[in-house]
Amino acid sequence: MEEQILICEKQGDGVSVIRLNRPKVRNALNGELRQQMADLFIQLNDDPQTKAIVLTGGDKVFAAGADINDFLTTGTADMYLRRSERYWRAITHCSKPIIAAVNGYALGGGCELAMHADIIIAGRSAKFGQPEIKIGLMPGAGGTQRLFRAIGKHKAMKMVLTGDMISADEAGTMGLVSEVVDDEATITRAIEIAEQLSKYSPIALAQIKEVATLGADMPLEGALALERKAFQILFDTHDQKEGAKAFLEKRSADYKGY
Ligand code: CO8
Repeated sequence: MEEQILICEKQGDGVSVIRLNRPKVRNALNGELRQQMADLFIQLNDDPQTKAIVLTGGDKVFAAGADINDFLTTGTADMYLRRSERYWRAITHCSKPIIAAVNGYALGGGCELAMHADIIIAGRSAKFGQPEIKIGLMPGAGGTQRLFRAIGKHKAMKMVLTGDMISADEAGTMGLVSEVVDDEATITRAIEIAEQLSKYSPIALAQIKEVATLGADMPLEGALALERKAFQILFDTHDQKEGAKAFLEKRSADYKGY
């Protein structure tokens, strides 16, 4: 039987775990894998049973980037007509929290994929890098943008110009990852956080994601106004009233997502 290149399993209450599964090529992101991943994100975004998503490459490797086999013959028009921004948009448009669990290499498109997550848990073995320059190329999915916003110009510029990798600890110090844990704990820790989030109000989580993401690219005054509006909108939701009531009644809240 042909092996699935993308596996999705429900874990615990409200958590879906997506695992890239092309170990022989270090989870290189070929077109088929990216299409399947985009379809899955769209599906999970609409799935009421999924409250938070964990994205992992498994115990050994996260993803070694775009599939380089594909680069030998692809021309400019082919590359353009693929409209690969569609694949990435399926992830950026996902309103549910995404937690990347990264062990081993997260390189090129793999590092860019990790940066699409809201929270990154890295195992101590994790290595992050944008090595495109070493194959005569440059980053094409956020390495010259998201990385710079995450860690600042001079750290990021060094990474993209040298193509050299950084360790999990360095990534932790720079603020590229949220937490560094032992390799054996990476996926469990990501699931634990996802389970914690899945108990919160989905509409409040979605608002936080949207405001934080959009606001990051806006002037401060506009971003603060966006935050204020989202904050005000929540006051007409069941979940906001339920959260306050549950706190005052000293019980856990029963959130509905509206
Ligand atoms: N594409 C295709 N095959 C790969 C890739 C890759 N990115 N990475 C590894 N492989 C293959 C190897 O060719 C090898 O195949 P084989 O067994 O047939 O020889 C197999 O996986 C195992 O690789 P190694 O023997 O090299 O394994 P190591 O554990 O020694 O090294 C590394 C692992 C460090 C990951 C090494 O393989 C490597 O450097 N890989 C290339 C990393 C890289 O340059 N990534 C950037 C690619 S360009 C890119 O991502 C552009 C992004 C553009 C937008 C996003 C699109 C998704």
